[in-house]
Amino acid sequence: MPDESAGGALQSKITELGAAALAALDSCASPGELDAAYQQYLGKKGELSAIMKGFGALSPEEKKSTGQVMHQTRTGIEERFAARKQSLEEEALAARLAEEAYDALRPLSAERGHLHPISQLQMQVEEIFSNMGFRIMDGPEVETDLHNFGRLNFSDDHPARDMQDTIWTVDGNLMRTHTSTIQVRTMQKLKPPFRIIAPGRVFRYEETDATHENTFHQVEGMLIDRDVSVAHIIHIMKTFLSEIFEREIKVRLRPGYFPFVEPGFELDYLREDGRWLELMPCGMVHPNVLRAGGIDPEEWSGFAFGLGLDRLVMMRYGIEDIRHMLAGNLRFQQQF
Ligand code: FA5
Repeated sequence: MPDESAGGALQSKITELGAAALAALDSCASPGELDAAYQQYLGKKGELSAIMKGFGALSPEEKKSTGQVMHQTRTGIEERFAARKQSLEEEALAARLAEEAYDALRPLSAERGHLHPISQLQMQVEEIFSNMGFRIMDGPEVETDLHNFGRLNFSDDHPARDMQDTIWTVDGNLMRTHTSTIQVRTMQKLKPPFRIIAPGRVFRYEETDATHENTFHQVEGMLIDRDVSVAHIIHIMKTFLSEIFEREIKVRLRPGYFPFVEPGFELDYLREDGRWLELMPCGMVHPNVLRAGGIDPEEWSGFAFGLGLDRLVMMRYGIEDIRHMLAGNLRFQQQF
């Protein structure tokens, strides 16, 4: 039986409000919406406070029973609010974790990195020469004038210094212009006979174009033994190039000038299309260079060469511009 008294009417309103509040809380989709719904029903200016304005006019008995209904309703709404709040916060956290999740066991990308074509060729050059008994040497990129020029028979005012435009450091050293510095360093370390190669980066103060970089790679070679002749250069180079180009290679020598070799040559090789192409300078090690390295030129002789690695990569793959080498363009590098 509905209680038609003032207290009964107020209690019905409170109960209705309670049901509406619970439905509203249940339909909230975020902690923010939930807080708003809470304020709408239980806030200071909310619907429950508005209804309770009629409370003061009730009789003491009605106040007691209505007060109980109000208390139960309020507690019910508060409990539902707390429960909904917790579950909405958990859902939000789970969603964020799922978004940020890093799956350490997921399959790795099928795309693998690989070595730069210059590194690939350098490793192959090292292997070919190692098989012929050459030892691989290394040296610094910042050098002294003495290692880069002086001990290689460049006198201080010799015009040959201008053949290799130099990047100087503020303290009077330089960025090595060629790997021939390793000839000097090797003679300081090893007693003849020896045969070495030395791959490395070299630097020149040069305008760049399709065939010139300011930073490029060379492989130095030096062989010191008794009775070494030009025939040895030709034999070693033919063997080397035939392995690189995977066919029998013909070479020829033309005169070339470098202060540290005598005689000096430019070595050309015969391309498949029948044209000769200049490949590398080489020559018999100059007696002054041997002497500066503490080696007696009456007893020992040898040859040296300086292979431009970038240009060899270009010949091998038909690359038309050396500036691709250091551009760091993945579309270029992924072709090799
Ligand atoms: C030299 O550097 C001598 N040290 C080579 C040498 C060694 C001669 C031992 C005799 C005995 P050259 O400056 O020509 O020589 O350079 C050698 C090779 O490096 C060239 O044939 C070319 O392949 C490469 N090279 C030279 N300058 C550049 C450049 N700016 N960019 C790319 N490659 C270059």
